[in-house]
Amino acid sequence: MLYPQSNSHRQVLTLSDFWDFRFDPHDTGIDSGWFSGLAGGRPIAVPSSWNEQFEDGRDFLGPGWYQTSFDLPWGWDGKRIVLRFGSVNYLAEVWLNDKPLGMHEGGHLPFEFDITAFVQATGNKLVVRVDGRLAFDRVPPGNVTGDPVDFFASHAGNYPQAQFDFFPFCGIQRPVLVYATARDFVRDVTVQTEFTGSGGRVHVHVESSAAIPSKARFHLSGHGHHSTVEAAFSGEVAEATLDVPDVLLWSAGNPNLYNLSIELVQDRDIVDSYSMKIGVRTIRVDGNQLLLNDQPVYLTGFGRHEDFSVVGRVYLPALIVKDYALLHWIGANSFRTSHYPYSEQMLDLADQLGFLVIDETPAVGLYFREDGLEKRRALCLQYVNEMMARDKNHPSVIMWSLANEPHSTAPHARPFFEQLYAQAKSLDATRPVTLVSFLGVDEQAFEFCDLVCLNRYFGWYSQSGNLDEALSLLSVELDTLHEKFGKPILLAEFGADAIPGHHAQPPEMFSEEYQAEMISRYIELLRQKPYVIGEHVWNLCDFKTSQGITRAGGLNYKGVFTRDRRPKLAAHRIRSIWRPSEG
Ligand code: BDP
Repeated sequence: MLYPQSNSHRQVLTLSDFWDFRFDPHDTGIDSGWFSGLAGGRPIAVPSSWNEQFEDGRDFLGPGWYQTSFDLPWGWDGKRIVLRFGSVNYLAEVWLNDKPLGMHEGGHLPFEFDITAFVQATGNKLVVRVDGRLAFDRVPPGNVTGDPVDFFASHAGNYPQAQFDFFPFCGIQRPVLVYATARDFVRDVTVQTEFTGSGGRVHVHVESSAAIPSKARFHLSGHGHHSTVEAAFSGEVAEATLDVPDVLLWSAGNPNLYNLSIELVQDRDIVDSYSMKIGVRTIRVDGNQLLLNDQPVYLTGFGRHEDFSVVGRVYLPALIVKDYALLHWIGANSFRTSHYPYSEQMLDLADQLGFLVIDETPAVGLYFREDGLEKRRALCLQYVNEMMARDKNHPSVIMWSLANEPHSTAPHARPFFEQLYAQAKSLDATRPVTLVSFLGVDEQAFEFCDLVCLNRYFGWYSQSGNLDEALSLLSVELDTLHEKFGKPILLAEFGADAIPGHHAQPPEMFSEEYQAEMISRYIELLRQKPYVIGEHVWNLCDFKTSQGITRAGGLNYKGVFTRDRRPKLAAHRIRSIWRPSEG
C-alpha cells in the first residue's frame, strides 16, 4: 500500500486538527446521526489517544465518536479521491456525509476508502466511531476469562485487563489524510534488490488501476547513477529490472538511498507518477549468522513503544527524532517494533538514518482456546498482509516478526503459526521470518521459523535478585536452544525495572544499579555465544501500562531512559559497551 504523496499528479490534504469528540458509555450509537445525540461534546486532537487528555477518559476504552468537516482543495474535480487512516485503535466505523464507508478492525495499520462517489466540493461531514474495548476474540486480546493462562504473561489482575503489558490507548492515533490521484493510477509498487559482485540489481513490480496505460517508465538515480527503463503493461502489471553498476549498498553504517520514480504513460501523456527512496541490500540467515550484504551483523538495540504522556500512542514527529537521537547516542543499530507496526515515518527515518528494524505484527498475548480462535486467526493473517503491504519496500526492515510471546504450547498453535509463516514467506521470500517467544525449547514455531527470538527475565521475574543463578541458567538454556533448533538466536528482550533516582550498593532490585548490572552481565554472557546474533534490551524508555501490583504508578520501569527520555545509569553503562571509544 503506497503512502500518499503530493507531486504533479497527486495531492494530499491532511485532516490533523481539533475534531469534535464524544464518549458513548452506553454503546447505543448505530449510525452517524448518533453523534449529535450524545452529551458532552469536546474538542480532541487528531491524531492522539483520548485516554490521557481527559480526566474522565483514562480507563474508558470506547466507544468514542469523532466528527469533523472538510472542503476539497481547488482543482480536485474529476479526480479519484481517497480517505486514508494511518491507525485507529482498535476498531473504526466510518461515515462520510451520512453514508457508511465501512469498518476496519485492528490498530497500528492503515486502511482507506475510495470516496470519489460520496465526497462533495464543500461541507463534507466525516464521522468515526472508535471502539477500543478489550475482548477475548480481538487481537491483541483482553478481558479473557475462564481457563487460567500462566500468571506473568497473562497480566490477569491488571486494570484495564489487557492480555499484554502496555496501556490499551484508544483513538485516531495517526494522521487522517484525503488524497487525490488521476482516475488511472499507480496502485502498488514492489521493489526487491540483489547484489551481484560489484553491481546492484533492482527489480520493480508495478500495478496500475486498469489495463489501460500503455507503459510504465522507471527512473533510478543517486550517488552519480541515473538510469531510465520502460516496460509495457501486461494486464495491470509492468515489471522492470534496473542495473546499478558500482552500487553503494544500504547498511546500518552507510544508509545509501536511491530515488526511484515511476511514471504511468498513456499514449504520450504521463497520467500518474510516484516516487520513493530505495536501498540496495540483501539480508539472510546462514548457519549461525545473520548476513546483511553477505556480512555478519550483530544487532544492538531495544524493544520500544510508541508512548508518551498526554498524547498516548500517537504519531509525534519530534518524539521520533528524539528516540533516534537516543538510539544513536547509546550505540544501537536496531530495534523491534514491539508489539505492533510503528508509523510509516518511523521506518522512513530508519531507512535514512541507518537502523535495522524487526517489524512486528500486533499479535501480542495470543492464546489458543477454541472460542474465538478462527476470528483471531483471520485477524493475524490480515495483520501479516497489511503490515507487509505497507512496509515491504523499506531497506531498514530486515525481518518480519509474526507475534510476541504467544501461549503456543497448545496443539492448535503449531498449524496456526505454520499458516502465518507460509503466508509471510509467500508474500516476501527475501526476508527472514521469526516469532518472539518466552517458551524457549517448548516453542513449536521455532522448528520452522528462520531464527530464534527469545525473551528472558531470569534475575527479575524468577531468580529475583540473584544474578549469579540467573546467568548460569540462561547460559545453559541458550546452549540447549541452539542444540535443539540449530538456528541463530536473538535475545529479543531482557531487562529490569529501575525506579529513576532509586540507588543501592550492592545493587538491589528496582535500583538503577541493579538494572545496569543485570543488563551488562547479560550482554557479557551473550557475547560468549557464537550463535547469538544480537541483544535487544527491554525497553528503550519507561512506558504506560495497565495498573497492577507489579507496575508502580501504572508504568513499566524497564526503560533505560525515563518516559520523558532522561538517561538512567543503565543507559550510560550500555553506551560504554556499545560505543566503547566514546567513553
Ligand atoms: C515480556 C513482554 C513485554 C513486557 C515485559 C515485561 O514481551 O511486553 O513488557 O515482558 O514484563 O514478557 O516488562
